[in-house]
Amino acid sequence: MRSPRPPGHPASARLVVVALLLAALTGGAAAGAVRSDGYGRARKLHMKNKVLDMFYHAYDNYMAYAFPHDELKPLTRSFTDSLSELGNLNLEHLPQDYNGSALTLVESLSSLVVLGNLTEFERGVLWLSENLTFDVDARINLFECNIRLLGGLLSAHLLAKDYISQLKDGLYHDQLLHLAVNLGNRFLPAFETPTGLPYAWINLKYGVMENETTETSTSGCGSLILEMGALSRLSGDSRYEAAALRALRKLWSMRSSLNLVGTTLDVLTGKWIEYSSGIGAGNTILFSVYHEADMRTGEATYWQLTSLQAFWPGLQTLLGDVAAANLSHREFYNVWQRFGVLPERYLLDYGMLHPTEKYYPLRPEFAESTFYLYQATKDPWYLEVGEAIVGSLNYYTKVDGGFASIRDVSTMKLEDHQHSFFLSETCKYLFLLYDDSFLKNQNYIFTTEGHPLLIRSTWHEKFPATHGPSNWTIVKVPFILSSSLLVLLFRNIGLVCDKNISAG
Ligand code: DMJ
Repeated sequence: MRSPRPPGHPASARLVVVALLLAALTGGAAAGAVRSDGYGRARKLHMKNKVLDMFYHAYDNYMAYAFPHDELKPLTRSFTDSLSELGNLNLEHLPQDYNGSALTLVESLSSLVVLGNLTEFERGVLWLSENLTFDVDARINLFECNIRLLGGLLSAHLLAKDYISQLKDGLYHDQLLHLAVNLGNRFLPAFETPTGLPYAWINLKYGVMENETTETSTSGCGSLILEMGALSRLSGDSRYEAAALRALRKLWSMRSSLNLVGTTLDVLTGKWIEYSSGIGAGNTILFSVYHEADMRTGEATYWQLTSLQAFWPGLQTLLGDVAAANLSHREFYNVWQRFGVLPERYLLDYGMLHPTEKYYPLRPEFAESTFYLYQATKDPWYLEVGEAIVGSLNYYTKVDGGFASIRDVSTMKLEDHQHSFFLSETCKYLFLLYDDSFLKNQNYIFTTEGHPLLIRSTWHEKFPATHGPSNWTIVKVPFILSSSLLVLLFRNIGLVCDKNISAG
């Protein structure tokens, strides 16, 4: 059943009344609770609790009805073993004998720490330590598996080490890192191509399949470095970082004279297949936010707004262009307000929704950008935008069995799928908007899947010269700096963004 309340608008009267009531109930403390930023402490607490409720409604239903399978089907309270379906638009080569990898649990671990629930975090870590195996006959998308599983495991490993004194004595001894190494080893055969550009698909048990497609996306080649770099730094085995860097550099060498890259390419020949360049799914570098252009000529190809593009204001914020970020954020917010959520694709050329891509699968990008802009500006307006997002999610997508994706934003008809990124990202960024204590005095990079990687000072050291073959162009800058700069250029669906935030 849907929440009876309509989605909120910024500074809605209802929330102000709730905040005032809460302030009245908390007495003297509340009197001083309206801070100079114009957004009361009680109101923030109220919103934080609302987001907590959302996360646990999604998580508890997953654990009750879907775990240890991959994702929850909230309408039927059942499950889907969807790892091999991620990015697999035609649903080809689906495994016959695959029973899931507890994907949503892996994706939830870092969020549990951000939310302050170390007990549940530890329970999940120990279950995965004993039960998770990647020795499964499943053809998976390298990009998706990297950001969700590898990134989820590495982030949880770093958090487990960091919070070790608050976990039960002696029970955590790097099990998640061992799992990550096991997974990373299964990725490596994908990079064995003449160009070093990895295959998009790999079978976890058997490696690259016979007659596997050689077509991949820019994001599939250019966005593996954060996770694979971290894996090398943590394990001491340089192969993962070397493979990802080689692919990234090859991709960079393929940019056009206009410094643009295309969308899809062939991993054997290193030639572009689709020349359109933009920030939407599968590709990368900005031409303008909504315009896509031919990477060779700069001529406009498509003019469209997509839900995935909504990461852009966050990236502009990280680059320091807060004024531009604010403007592009407002454009996405206008569309959010018009539809109640962001449609997957809106054709600006025709002023209409894309005929088939009318869905909203609980994506996080707009909440993510709202969080970054609030961190940068402390403007309470962004907290009010967060209220509208929370209001819409609860009103349109909350069902008894979790949170359901929207199949069609023009009818708000639902779809039986709760994507794992709703727990790793959407709820996390909304929570951090109202309570960022997790970030205090820490230095994290958030991966594109919202998994925080704690930056260790030792990672700033250079790898030895033997790190890559001598004919590669090695940029002599510290790992974090080089990866951040390169990765910033290759962010979008599947693309990693350097989200390095130190809470002020
Ligand atoms: C997530 O898997 C990641 O944010 C990825 O970068 C893009 N797609 C989804 C969320 O929309």
